[in-house]
Amino acid sequence: MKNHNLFAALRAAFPQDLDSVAVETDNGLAYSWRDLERGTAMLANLLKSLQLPEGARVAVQVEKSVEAMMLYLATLRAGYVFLPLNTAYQSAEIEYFIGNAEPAVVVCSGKNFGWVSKIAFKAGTQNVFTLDEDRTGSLLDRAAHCSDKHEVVQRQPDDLAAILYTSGTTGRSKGAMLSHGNMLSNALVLKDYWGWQAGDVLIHALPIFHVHGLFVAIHGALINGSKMIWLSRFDPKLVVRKLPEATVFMGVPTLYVRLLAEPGLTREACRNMRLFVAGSAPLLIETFTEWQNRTGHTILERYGMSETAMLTSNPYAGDERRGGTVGFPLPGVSLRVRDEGGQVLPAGEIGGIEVQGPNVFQGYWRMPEKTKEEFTADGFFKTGDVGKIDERGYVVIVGRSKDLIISGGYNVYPAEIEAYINDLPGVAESAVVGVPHPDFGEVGVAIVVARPGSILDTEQILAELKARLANFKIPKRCFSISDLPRNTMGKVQKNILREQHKALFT
Ligand code: MCA
Ligand code: AMP
Repeated sequence: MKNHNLFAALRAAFPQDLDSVAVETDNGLAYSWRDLERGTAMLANLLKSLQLPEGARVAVQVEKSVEAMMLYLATLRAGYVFLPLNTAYQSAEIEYFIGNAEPAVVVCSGKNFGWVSKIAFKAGTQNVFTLDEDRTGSLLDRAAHCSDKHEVVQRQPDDLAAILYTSGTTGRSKGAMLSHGNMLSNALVLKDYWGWQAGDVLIHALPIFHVHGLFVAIHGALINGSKMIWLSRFDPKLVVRKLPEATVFMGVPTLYVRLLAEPGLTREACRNMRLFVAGSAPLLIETFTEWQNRTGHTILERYGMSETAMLTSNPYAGDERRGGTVGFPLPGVSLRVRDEGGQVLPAGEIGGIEVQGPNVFQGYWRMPEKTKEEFTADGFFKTGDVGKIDERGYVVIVGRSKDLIISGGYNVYPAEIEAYINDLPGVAESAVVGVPHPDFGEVGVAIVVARPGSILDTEQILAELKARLANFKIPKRCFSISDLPRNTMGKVQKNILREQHKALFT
């Protein structure tokens, strides 16, 4: 019987010479393909020895390391479900994810073991391990005693491989359930579409707890048997230094903005590069054009979501890569634009983007009602993005119907921040809006209204938020005003607030 486990496909793409270098790190380590094979086998055997129930979740909040990537691959290999968590998340956020996902295994960094294990044990998790970026911690100590031979567990295409939490416009985060088939189909399509070839080398500079760094980048390199130059964090100077050794780079727009600030970014530095991919947030046309002028390369912009992995891409070859567009629907993806009445719109007209395809997720974890709401009667997923298909078939995203700020490639949901602010003493109400920012693309600004008789200290409000929420969610500025602008229906007019504050950082 064919094994549809994503790991089996990635493993099958390893090069013949298992002793060649698979990953080279920024602290001088080299991992061979054999190291990946053995390391993932040992970690998979450790998971197996825990006798976890079928479909068990493995929740992981650790710093970026090759071992953390191996833990992801080992979870696939052992047939369990990987749940990556942003390292910026603090205790209330982690408590929610662990409480909701009920993982059988939690892996955290050593410095967080105290509070994370407390949350995990309270939620019924039996196994809590530590893993640090310097290859220490109880996870590797335990795995060291496990066999380095492991048979990849049989999986079907619809079996779950990962759960990615994405915040909702109302209420709490939802866990998007992705299957082995969702991710393998996407990886294979991108391998072909982006022309991955023998000898490609990827600079991996993104975090590995979201789709871009964990799936698009890692799957892309592995399914092509390509070496990765692995940077533990994004450092523009180091990226520029490594460019001559690489052929492929992937980044969110902020990474491109920061690279452009490096004088060393020249045509000469990019001489061996084949492909620069951008996504996760809109790439400004100025960045697109400046990159072209400086490097001679045209950034390929693509569009995706946690719920769907990649949906559209500018062409690699053949047609032109058009700045300000996200290209064509990928092979196998059906994409349409509909108006609020459900009418499919012709080219050029703006409406809600809906998609269907083998990459579209299995639904939200334990939220069948929410899942139903997000799909149309004929099975298309409503992305919440607003756009059009231009006269040449390129998809253009013009906005979002969901109230979402994308800051440096991370999603920030105003509703979540407003709920925290509204709970603070003396606050009557608040609104968080996104405004343009030269580095992060967009950042949040909070506007607060005091209760009668109260005076608000806006710096104190930001400090309180900082103590509770992931740092990238903290509004960059906070203003106190007497009333929020509302329309005749009583709805806060965020467009007015955005307009008032749009020049704060530009
Ligand atoms: C850091 N800070 C931020 C952000 N990152 N503020 C707003 N937005 C951000 N993204 C703030 C911190 O709160 C801190 O503020 C200060 O900047 C320095 O923090 P530090 O961690 O040192 O920042 P950094 O290392 O310079 O990080 C910037 C970054 C990072 C490299 C751009 O945000 C990043 O790696 N972004 C990539 C996100 C990503 O991979 N997204 C893909 C999602 P203070 O000092 O005040 O505390 S996948 C996805 O969206 C879909 C599926 C898709 O299509 O790919
Ligand atoms: P996430 O929930 O983190 O998966 O973020 C998905 C959202 O990021 C999409 O619904 C889009 O709003 C946005 N996004 C991803 N890629 C692009 C892009 N190239 N241009 C504009 N928005 C993008």
